[in-house]
Parts: sequence; C-alpha cells; structure tokens
Amino acid sequence: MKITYSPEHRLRSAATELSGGELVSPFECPERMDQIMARLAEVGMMGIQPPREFGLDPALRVHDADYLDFLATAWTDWQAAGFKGEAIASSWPARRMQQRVPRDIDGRMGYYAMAAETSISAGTWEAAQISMNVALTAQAHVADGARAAFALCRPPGHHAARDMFGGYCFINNAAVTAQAFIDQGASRVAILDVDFHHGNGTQDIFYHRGDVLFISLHGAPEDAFPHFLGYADETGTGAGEGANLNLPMPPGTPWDVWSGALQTALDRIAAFGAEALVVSFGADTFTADPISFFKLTSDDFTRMGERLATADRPTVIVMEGGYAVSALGLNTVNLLQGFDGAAR
Ligand code: 7XA
Ligand code: ZN
Repeated sequence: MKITYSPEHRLRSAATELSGGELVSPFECPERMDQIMARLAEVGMMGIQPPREFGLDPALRVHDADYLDFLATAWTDWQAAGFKGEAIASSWPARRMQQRVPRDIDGRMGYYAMAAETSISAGTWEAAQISMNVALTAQAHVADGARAAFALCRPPGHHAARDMFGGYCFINNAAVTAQAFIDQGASRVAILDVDFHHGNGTQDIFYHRGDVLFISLHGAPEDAFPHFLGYADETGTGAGEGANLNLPMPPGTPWDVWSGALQTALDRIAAFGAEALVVSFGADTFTADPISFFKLTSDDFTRMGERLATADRPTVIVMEGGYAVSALGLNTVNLLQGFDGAAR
C-alpha cells in the first residue's frame, strides 16, 4: 500500500465549530492525523510519500470557478469586513429566495455554504489545496501501476459539492481523484463512500454522469447529517440514471447489517465494470464515534479492508472523517492492513 501525506494539513487549524448552539473546538482536528501517523509508525508502514503539486486545474474539473475563487479569498474578505471571529455562514438562499451571489462576504458565505458548522480561517484554502494534492499523488501511484494507495487527506472532501463547502470539506478529494482516472482514459470509475455520513458533495458532482458510479453507505438522512440528501430513491439523472446508489441505515447498525450493504455495493461495482475504485473512507462508523451512530468495532475495520480488496480493482483510499481520535489510528490502520492482507 502506497501512502501519501503532508504535515501541512496543520494549516487547517480552525478554532471554532458551531455545534449544539455553542462554538466548540472542531471535531475535525490536526490530532486526528497524529494518531494515524503514530499507528502507521508502530506497525512499520513507512515510506510515506509527500504530495506533488498539481495546480488548480484538477479542482476545476469538478468544482465551479467562482466557488474556488470564493474559497481563495473568503478569509481575507471576512477580515476586511471587520469581523472578529472565524468566518461562519449565517444566512442562506432558502426556499423561494433568489439564487444570486451577493457582493457582501457575509452573504457569499451563506451562498456557498451547505451548513454552518464549518468555519473558514487562515490557512484553510491552502490546506484544502494540499489535501487535494495528497489525493492526486495517491492517484498517480495507482495510475503508474500500484495495486492501491492511501491518501491521508485533511481536510476531508466528500461533502464539498460543485459549488458548496461544509461538513468540514472544501475541495472534494475523492471526486478529483475519480475525475483524474477519467481524464487519463478510464471510461468507468466507481466511488464507494463508507464514511458514516452521506457523501452529498460527491453525489452532487456526478449525479448526471454515467461514467462515475457513486455508492454511499451512511446514516439515514432522517437521523443524520447532511440530512437533506442521501435517500435510497436518489438514483441519478439523465445519463447518470442508475449510477447513484444510496444505502442509508438506522441508528445502532452493527457490522452484520453494515457488511450486507457493503456486499450490495461491491456487487454493483463489479456489474458496472469499474476500471478503478476510489474509496471515501471515514472511521466515524466506529461505535465510539462522538458524532455518529453505527456500531462497528476496531476488528470490523480489518474485515472492511479485506472486503474492499475483493473488489479487485486498482484502488485509491481517500481519508474522510472519524472523530474517536484515540482509536482513529488503530481503526484506520486496521483497514489498510486488512486490505493489504487480502489484496491480490
Ligand atoms: O463525513 N463527514 C463528517 O464526518 C462531518 C460531519 C459534520 C457533522 C456536523 C453536524 N453538526
Ligand atoms: Zn463522516
């Protein structure tokens, strides 16, 4: 397993997250990466590669230019407006309102945000670009013939839509990775999202396309963030009809049930004939995750890795969520070791 990582994820160091009506220290914190790196060292999975620089073109393949321009200047514009705290959205183009981009930064925050928990602060944009480069470097390893690569991305990406940030995500690393395979000549790529949360951003980006199959296993939207997408009847549109599969599950879901959904996903990927597989991996399906409600154990992550390897496709695993920080290294590396042990 090739592994790519940059310590510059620390540029993403927001102090605040809006949670339960309070400004709390963000769940998505730099210590998450420290735990994973420590566990990788403990088990001797070294030879970690730094990211190469890819510029902004890969991001422009899946995001709107005006959205990326907004991300690039949001923090300086927020400061220039005289606001004292970190940049947080507080008003939205809600039902029956105009969908026009305001001039005012407070308005633009709402226009481009899908939710309010995620603040933008100094270094956010830089870290998001580096995180994308980490994913693209892993993709390049696989494109060059590696069986699999793990992109230890931070900030995560799967909630970032064509023109929206939120859920701790800014650039959609998994979408950029899948698009890179397509741009290099693949005609069919699958994205399998096994993070606890529905990958609404990835779904949004590929919903109308038949060349990228998107499958998500997640907490049911009636009960879990992002609440407004992720239902089973969202199957794709136009050329994308049938290329979107949502497998929502209720609170308390254990491995026995979850792994049945995983098998449904793997069967669909095989039937689709994907030439490459991108896995959006979050360890927030863990039973002790503080913001999620599935019941997977640390050993289940080993099983998950073994099962993902049975897809038998060139695979890029992209890091998404997981907030039980003290167990995050064990759970993530269990997945990688499970995959490596079963990969052909
Ligand atoms: O995969 N996505 C995450 O892990 C982020 C979820 C953010 C939830 C915020 C709920 N207030
Ligand atoms: Zn998540």
